[in-house]
Amino acid sequence: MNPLKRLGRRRASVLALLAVATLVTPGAATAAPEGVRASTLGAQAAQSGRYFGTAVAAGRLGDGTYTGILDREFNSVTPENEMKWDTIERSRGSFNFGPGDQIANRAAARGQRLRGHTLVWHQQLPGWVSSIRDANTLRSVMNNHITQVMNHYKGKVYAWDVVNEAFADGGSGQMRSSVFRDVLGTGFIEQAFRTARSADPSAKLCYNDYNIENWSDAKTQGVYRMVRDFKARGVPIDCVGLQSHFGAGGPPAGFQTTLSNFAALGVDVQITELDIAQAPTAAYANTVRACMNVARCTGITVWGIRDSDSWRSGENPLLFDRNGNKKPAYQSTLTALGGSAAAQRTGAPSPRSAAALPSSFRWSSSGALIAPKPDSTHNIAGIKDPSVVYYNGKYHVFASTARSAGYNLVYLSFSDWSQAGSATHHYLDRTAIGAGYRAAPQVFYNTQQRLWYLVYQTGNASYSTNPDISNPNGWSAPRNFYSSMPDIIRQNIGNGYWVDMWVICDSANCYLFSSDDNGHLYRSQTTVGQFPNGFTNTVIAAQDSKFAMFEASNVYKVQGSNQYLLLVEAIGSDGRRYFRSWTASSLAGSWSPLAASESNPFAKSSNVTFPAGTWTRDISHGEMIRAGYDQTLTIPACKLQYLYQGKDPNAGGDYNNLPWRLGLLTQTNSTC
Ligand code: G2I
Repeated sequence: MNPLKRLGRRRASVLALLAVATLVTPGAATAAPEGVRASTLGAQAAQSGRYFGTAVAAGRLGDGTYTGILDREFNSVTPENEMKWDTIERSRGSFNFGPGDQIANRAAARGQRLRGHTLVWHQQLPGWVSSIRDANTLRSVMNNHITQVMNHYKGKVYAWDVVNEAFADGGSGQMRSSVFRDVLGTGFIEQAFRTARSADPSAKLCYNDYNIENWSDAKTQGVYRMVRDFKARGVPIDCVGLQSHFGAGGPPAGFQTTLSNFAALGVDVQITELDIAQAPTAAYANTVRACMNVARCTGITVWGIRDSDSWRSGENPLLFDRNGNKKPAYQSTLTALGGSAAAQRTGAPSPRSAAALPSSFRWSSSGALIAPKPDSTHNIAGIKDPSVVYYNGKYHVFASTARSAGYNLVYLSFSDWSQAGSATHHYLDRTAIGAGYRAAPQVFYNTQQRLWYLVYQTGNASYSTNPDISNPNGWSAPRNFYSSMPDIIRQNIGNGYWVDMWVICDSANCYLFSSDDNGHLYRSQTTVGQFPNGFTNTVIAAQDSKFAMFEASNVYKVQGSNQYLLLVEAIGSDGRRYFRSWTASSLAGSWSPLAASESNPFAKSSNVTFPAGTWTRDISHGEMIRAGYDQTLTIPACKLQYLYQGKDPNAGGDYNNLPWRLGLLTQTNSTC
């Protein structure tokens, strides 16, 4: 459910954030759980919340072998030269964003992150800048360049190399001579970072350099002192990029120490331009392992795809050979990221059972079947986020009630959809579930415990139990699944909200999924025996850009197959809600796209007909009609039905007051 502007949730979020300040297990949350294996670098890195990226050259985007590897293996890109000063502002005040845009737009369309490289660097700097001798002129030229470029890429670039390679090689530990240092003084770096922060407050700001990987080197110490000073004085800096252009020996022995010492200053660290002469397997594995061992090492970028793409092509330093084949170092890198031996041997995409579901969908929608039924104490504007089971001859629907004052829950039951509109609404704030912020329910029966569970959000992930689903007064008071927001969520949530908790179990484990309205789907796990306690190992199960992976995720087992289905609600280019879908052969992923794009959506107004009239253009938060009602959340493979929320396309104003109603989709292209 979308949380925008809801007072109840805001208050709860603030409380949750305060509680998080006392989190006790930093680092533990970023490790990949045992048994979770992916077969590509990006997917495997994502399982520990990291990215695996590559430098990209716009001039190679017409090469199908190149783009094939790019899109299969990498979930982050850095333009190799296209965002440098001599490309973007070759003459003063005239900006050329064409090549950079080509890379940025391509990455955005594929959900790949983008690192911006680089704003202030003494190389690839046009002569009109390096010949400036007047400090005021250079300061305004530098500030203007940073501001124009960051403004242009606002919302597209995740992290910027604000200043690149400003420190000198050798034993001085000082900044190198450059037009910036020589004309503006050493304070130019601080100036650049301050300007960058005000240009795009949501981008991460990095200092990037080479030969700062060995902790005892004077250059490393010089950069470290600068970052420590910035943090002490509140100069904005979020990350340090260690380029990691290594010789055949790989990283220096103290590399991990360097990463963790920088991280301990309160910045992220990233390996930003990795390449290693001759690409020895152990050297790559050691580099990756050092990052995996440091919680705030958030990602790795290799500086090119194939050896022939490299600036050091004579040294064959990359993970793919000239023909685009995986080299041995690819395998050791995947293993060090936590990937599987089996996947490495075959190099095959993740295993997928014979498709039990089609790869595109068509639906027919009912009209609005369920509308709010306000009473004297419940001035409800919308009914939302339904969860539904068919049990004992009845549909049992739980949903959020929405109004300006906040959210709570409602229950209704009926024997057939024609009766849905006349069913009695039982407001659950009158039960032990209580008043206050409760939203986005999910219901299932736990067969071991012989109890119904209602999972919902309260700022934490909460649940109530009930021996009898048909008795609205039988629900217990809320309890929380977590002591506080897991660290990995806190680190990635940005300005989003922690929402839409979802539990599903296989025969061994139960998984708790949740979203952050910021592009991340999280997954925690516990054993079936421990459930509802013991949820741990929270990881990013899937990620994309914010609106492409927004919220309202459902995960199901497909009946009679070895397939799981993931649905995630996205916001389309028309601003309307729709669903994307993926499948996997296990609940721990990895997830392969099924109908996952705006042009081939799982469910969107574009693949839904409305025989009773087009009452909505949003296909938003809802639930599949399941084949059963237990914790395995099994759905049929045929003739799918989906209960969803929609609203009058012309309605606007306060998000909490929107007139959401519930309607039912029925699949029209089922082949079985
Ligand atoms: O030098 C390796 C990297 C060191 N850290 C900063 C990175 O930005 C830098 O990347 C390299 C690119 O990989 C090269 O592709 O930066 C070089 C420039 O310093 C790039 O080389 C340039 C050539 O010098 C130009 O002649 C050429 O026109 O690449 C340009 C585009 O192919």
